[in-house]
Amino acid sequence: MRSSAQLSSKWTAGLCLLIAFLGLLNPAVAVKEHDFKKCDQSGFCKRNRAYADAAVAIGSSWKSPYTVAADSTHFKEGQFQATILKTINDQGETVRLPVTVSFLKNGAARVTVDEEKRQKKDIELRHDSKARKERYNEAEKWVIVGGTAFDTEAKLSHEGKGHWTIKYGPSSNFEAVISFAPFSLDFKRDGHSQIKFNDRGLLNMEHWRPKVDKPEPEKKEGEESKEGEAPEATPEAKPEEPKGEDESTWWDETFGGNTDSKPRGPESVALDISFVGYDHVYGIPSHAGPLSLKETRGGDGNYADPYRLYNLDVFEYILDSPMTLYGAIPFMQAHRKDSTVGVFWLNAAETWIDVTKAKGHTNPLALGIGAKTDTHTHWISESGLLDVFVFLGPTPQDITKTYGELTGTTAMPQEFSLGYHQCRWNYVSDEDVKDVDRKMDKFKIPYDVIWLDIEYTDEKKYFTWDPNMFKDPISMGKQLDERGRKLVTIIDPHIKNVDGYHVVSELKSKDLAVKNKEGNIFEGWCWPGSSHWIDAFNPTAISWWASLFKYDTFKGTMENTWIWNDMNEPSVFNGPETTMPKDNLHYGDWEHRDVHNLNGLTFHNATATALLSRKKGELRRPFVLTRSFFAGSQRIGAMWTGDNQASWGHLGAAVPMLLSQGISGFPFSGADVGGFFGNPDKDLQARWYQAGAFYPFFRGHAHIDARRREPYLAGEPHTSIITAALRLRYSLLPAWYTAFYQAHKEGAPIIRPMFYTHPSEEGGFDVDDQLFVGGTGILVKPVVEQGKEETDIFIPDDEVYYDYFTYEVLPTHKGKRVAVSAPLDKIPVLMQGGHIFPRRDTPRRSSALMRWDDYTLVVALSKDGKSAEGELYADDGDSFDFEKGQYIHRRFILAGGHTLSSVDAEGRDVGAIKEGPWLKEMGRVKVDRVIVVGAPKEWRDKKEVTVEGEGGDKWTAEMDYVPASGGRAAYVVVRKVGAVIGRDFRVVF
Ligand code: NBV
Repeated sequence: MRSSAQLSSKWTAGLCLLIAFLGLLNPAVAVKEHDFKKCDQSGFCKRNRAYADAAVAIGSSWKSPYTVAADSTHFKEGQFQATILKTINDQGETVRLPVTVSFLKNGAARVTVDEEKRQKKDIELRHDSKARKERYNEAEKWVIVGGTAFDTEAKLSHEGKGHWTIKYGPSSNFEAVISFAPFSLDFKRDGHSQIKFNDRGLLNMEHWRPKVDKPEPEKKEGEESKEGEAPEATPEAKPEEPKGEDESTWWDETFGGNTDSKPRGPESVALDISFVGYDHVYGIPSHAGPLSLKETRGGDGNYADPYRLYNLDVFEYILDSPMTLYGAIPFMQAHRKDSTVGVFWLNAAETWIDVTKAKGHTNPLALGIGAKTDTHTHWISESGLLDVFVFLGPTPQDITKTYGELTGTTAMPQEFSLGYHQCRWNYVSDEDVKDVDRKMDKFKIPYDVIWLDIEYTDEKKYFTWDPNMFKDPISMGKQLDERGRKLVTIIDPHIKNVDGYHVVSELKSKDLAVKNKEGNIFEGWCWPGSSHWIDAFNPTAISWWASLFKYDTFKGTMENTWIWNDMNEPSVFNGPETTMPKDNLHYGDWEHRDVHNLNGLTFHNATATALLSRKKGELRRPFVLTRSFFAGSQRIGAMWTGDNQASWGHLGAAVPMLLSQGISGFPFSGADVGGFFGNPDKDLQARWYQAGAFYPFFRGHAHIDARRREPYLAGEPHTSIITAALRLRYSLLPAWYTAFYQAHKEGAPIIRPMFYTHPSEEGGFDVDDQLFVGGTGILVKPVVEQGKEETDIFIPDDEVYYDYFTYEVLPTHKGKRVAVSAPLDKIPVLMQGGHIFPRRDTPRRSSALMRWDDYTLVVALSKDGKSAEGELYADDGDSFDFEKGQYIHRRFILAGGHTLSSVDAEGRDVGAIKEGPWLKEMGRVKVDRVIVVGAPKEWRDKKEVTVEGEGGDKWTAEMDYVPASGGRAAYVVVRKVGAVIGRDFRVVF
């Protein structure tokens, strides 16, 4: 028998869900901005901004109260250590803050500041809290995977009373000038300042202090402080020393009816970081705004709020906003002509970043050229250590590489995951899935994966199937497998709190859930109603989670089932800002406040780890999509940008967002194609597929209330247009996979913005609506406006550019835009001269069916008509055998205007590699065609070319020369080339 309490809680649950659901069904519902904090509703953000304002008001006489204690400084083997003293009152009382500046072999420097009292646990917690007393010092454990070896060559080059200078870096051309009073840092390259810390004196570590109960200040009549708002800082007639002493939000804070108990009082950490002479900053995803970050202190076209990083379920997000989204990467690059530098703020607590730009003096004779702009940033986190990495470049590639060494690079993906994913909320039954699968075949539309959203479960109990609608998941999986296709099922972190559900009973009995502030299991609301959350910070929880994915536990899954993690910010419907209370407790008694932005990563990690052990002896690369993420998530799987809308605006917003992901180390990213909320008209849908074909992660998805929109339903001409976009994606899969390999090896973005590929071309620094695909030279500008039939593409160099489809030579000029016709059935795609890229041109129904297809090599000759280069990487796309050398990595070089050669890109002796089954089979895969665009006239009368294989084998292959005509370049097609793709060969024209 159920108790009345249980019943009533069920009712409330039902009601809550109904309300939430009705809200979702209402198309007029957009993100409720007031549900999410602005800086002035977040105590620590407001306090630190006020501190900055006051410092600015005081001006040059403002002195930061942080100085390095005399005789505390040491430098040894790449590490500087000292104690910073923070003066906290007029009596000169100080608190001790140990600081370390480490110089790393890879050229990065790392600055860490802690607080001695908290370090020693010499503080008292309020409200009998069970939380840890230290500042959170385990972010590193989740995020940093390498690159931390000290640069023992770093040298103390100046040891003065007021500052020390340390020379470090690859050619000792980096310098850190550590000043003592006040404490500040000046990072220089080749003698010039690049990045300064505490230059504006905004360093602020809110030290521990006991709560002193003061009498309530008398309120003047009519004076009411609003909920969630700290009282205004006193307007200054005469500037007063900033003390950051607005206490109203030190001890507790209420927002939206939720009160945060803040047992450790104020503990924020903030620092100003200035980029000297840099006028562009990029990174800190995820925000729906331009790639080049905007200023955030108001003014024309600027934002009024800082960029916020606090992973939240912000559905139907607004565009062009610094508002937080689902994931956070506190990594920023600053760029100016020929120089890139960067910082990584390793802190997982709620973080806000103000960006302002200060124009320097212009030489009046320079006619505006060389005007100097400094970009000032102000980083503010609620708690934790001050832990910042500094990168001095000088190229964008140096920055992403070093950042990749520290936080890890993109995992080599399952090859299928680069294909097209067909998703909606929801495919309602196994029959429905089979039907869609059949129809995709009938319409000859390639796809690799079909997805199941939450409705496949038995009443939102993950690891179960709805017994009526999904009676036979295995037969569904088997049908998909006939074409090598996959199924992805959603598994969320909230576990339904209901009797008789083995997952929740194990979660409870094994004590593996997140706790509330009292240390009892936390209960909140999500899709299933009352729920508990797995605490994926706990190693035991990770092993237990793994046990749930075994094929014989999660029955109905098989080798082609993969996983989608949603709601892992975590989303908690009745929590503050739709997430967990900050005073909840995680494994190790860390407060949720400290680890919030890591939460998504830990859950994603637990799921990917689980997929590694589904069956004994089966070791395959996992595929897990996540909504929430942090720095380091790139090692685990893919992400998407969450709940966008079927609008042209959201289509336009996606490319800048994905470019930002790419340069921030997490390039395996996509946006819901078609738009999640609402119904796209057919032109929008078609344009979205054309854009999606150039997203690293390419998935169509739709809300439960949206009309069905599988590509074959669009009707003509739209179905054909969409199919063409999909086929283009499939033919370029070898090039995409190669770009993923570069991301894996070097931390490189998969789709690349202009500043990254052409760091000298200033006109491209704020261009974020076009992209290069990896290193292929393929330049794409998706059309994102309704009714547009022409677009213009920014040209970053003086190479030749050919239209991808017609081989027309475009009338381009470096630094200028070129008009490109773009009727609905055309994607503006260009080929930059000087590149060679691989394709597989036989249209098939899935990537698995293309596995042994021969290749086409497309050569886009450079403007002098003589050279081109490119790469191909291929492996079995599934196992980890590539780590043991079971892969093909070719470098193609066309040199001297007549010989195309293929060599191993890494100089390996390929013949000496012991071939496993995949490599063996690849011995039969050949180059079928070579297309050379921009072919020289001298080839005009040739009918054949000589192909030289390994061991002196020679044969001829037929060649057709098509002369230039109109604006089109001359080109040749060599057929049946016959060279084995994985071996050395030469084609002599
Ligand atoms: O699981 C349902 C949806 C999912 O389709 C979407 O992709 C996620 O971003 N999920 C969010 C929960 C509810 C969205 C309103």
